Amino acid sequence: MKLICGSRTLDLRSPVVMGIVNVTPDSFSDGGAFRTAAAAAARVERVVEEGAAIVDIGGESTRPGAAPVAVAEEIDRVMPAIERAVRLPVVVSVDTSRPEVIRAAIAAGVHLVNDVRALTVPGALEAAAAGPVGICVMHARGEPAVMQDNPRYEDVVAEVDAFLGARVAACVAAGIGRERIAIDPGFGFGKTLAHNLALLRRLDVFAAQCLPLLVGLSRKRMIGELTGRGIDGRLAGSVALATIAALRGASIVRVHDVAATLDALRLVAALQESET
Ligand code: YH5
Repeated sequence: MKLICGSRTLDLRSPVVMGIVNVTPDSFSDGGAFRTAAAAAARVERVVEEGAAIVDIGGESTRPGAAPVAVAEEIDRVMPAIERAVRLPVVVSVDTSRPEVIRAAIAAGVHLVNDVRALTVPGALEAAAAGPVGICVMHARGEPAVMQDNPRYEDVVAEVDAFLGARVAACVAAGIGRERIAIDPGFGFGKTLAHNLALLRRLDVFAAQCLPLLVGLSRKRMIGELTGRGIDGRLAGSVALATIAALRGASIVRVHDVAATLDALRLVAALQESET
């Protein structure tokens, strides 16, 4: 499998890592625009050195309960890191939902638009379709501020699958070819632990859409719920979940800890190659 991302193409015959770069003042202890930009640039370089195929740059905090950020502020946060990253040999992804940010990022040469709102914000679909860029559409139930308030589904796997199928159809109708689209069930976005486990157990259902499957499990609350560990103690759990997801058909794993995850994915790739 391949994913066309503008001028770059991702070879997904074996699973790859998307390294997370959060450009939010709260992700760097000191705050301040200049120091935040410098820390983000250093983080971009580290993620690429560690072997990520994709670097995912985001300026909006979508953690449960997070407050929204002004669009100009989001652009100011992500653009310096994007401009730095596009010079490096890596696919550069912008993690955003807003048409203004999508347009600015595409103008700067970004290769992939990763949207936790699946291009549902008015104007976002058109903005993403205008570039030759790759797209990741993710399922979420409700806005971050309220998404963990008692989420309910009749059948979480079927509902997420139907939503993703509908968003892929909307992308195709807007002129985005299927070779440019990846899908993501959106772990933790309006889901309980039981919902997240159901999605992980049935990743094969999403893989059956014959599109690259992206998953983000790194350091998420479900690991805390199952291990009792805080954010800083979730490395082993994150690598384990990345391994499980890759074994169940994920092509792209979005992670904070690139080097450790790559080791695990190399083992998965060796196992999968020995089968074919
Ligand atoms: C994702 O799954 N997630 S931002 C809470 C955490 C740790 C991490 C409580 N963007 C995804 O990473 N894009 C985010 O600890 C994403 N898939 C895609 N495609 C949330 C996040 C996080 C939240």
